[in-house]
Amino acid sequence: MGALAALPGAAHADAVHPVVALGTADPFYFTMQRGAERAAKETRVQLLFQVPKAWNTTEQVPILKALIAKHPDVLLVSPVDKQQLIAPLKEAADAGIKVITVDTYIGDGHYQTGKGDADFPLSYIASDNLEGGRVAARALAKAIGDKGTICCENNKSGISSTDARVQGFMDEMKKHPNIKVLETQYNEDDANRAAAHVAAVLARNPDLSGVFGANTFSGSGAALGVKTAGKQGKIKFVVFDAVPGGDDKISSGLVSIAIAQRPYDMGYYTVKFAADAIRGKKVPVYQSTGFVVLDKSNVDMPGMKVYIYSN
Ligand code: T6T
Repeated sequence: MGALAALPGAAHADAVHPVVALGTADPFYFTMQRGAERAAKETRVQLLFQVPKAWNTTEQVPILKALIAKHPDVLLVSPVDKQQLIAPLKEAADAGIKVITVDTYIGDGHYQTGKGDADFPLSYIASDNLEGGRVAARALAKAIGDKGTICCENNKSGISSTDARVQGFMDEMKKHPNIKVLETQYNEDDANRAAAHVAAVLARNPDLSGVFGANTFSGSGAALGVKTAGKQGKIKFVVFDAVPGGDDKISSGLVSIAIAQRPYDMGYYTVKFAADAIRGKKVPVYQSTGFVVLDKSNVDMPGMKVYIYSN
């Protein structure tokens, strides 16, 4: 789901009011919201949260346009598409509104370069998704003994984050010639569709060894498909994102590895950078927030639960 924030103008320095619109029923963005709220308190700004209904331009662009009409100082957004969000966000920039993207980017994600039509945002805050995909591939290859057939469930094409994860995953898998990688399937953030995909893949490939779920809904749905087929623990499963209950899924053996992003830190840096930008401070054009690999060996250790997202 796309996240949006705006710091309305015409507010005195200590009371800028960002409006943040987050995806519904997505613990990733709800956790991001908590980090944003902490930064808002520290930088003396207030946060309001709107909620797009789904991860698509039909939902995100009208909310964006409504926020732009309020002429905020800064617009904080998770663009739902690398290309389709360039024009709407350029409208904001041309109107003198600073733009910061979080979790996802527009164009190639390289900002303030003076090149191309999508370098105008001030900053991009996110996980290193390409490396995250490579980590997932190495983990899955190890879990299946570096041989067998695997499949990949993803949200939809055109999203910088999940596109990069799958690219990193596939690049790394090329180093594992004894692993057959089936065609990636797209579920458009519909966990039930992901579950149905896995069931169909299993019907065609009963010897399926592993599954990669490239985001929250892909992972939850694929896990449901594996469990419904009675293959829990038999099929190794690596997911991006650590949804509520993800620790139990790891302890039970349903999920082998969860790559937990740091959405709380993403939210924190996004609002901190927005407040700094309004006050004339320079902000980093890129801030990586890292990720934590959770598995049976560490998920129940003290201090690790903090990496599980909250609703
Ligand atoms: O994986 C996260 C986020 O990083 C990605 O951009 C979209 O999917 C999630 O929001 C999880 O639903």
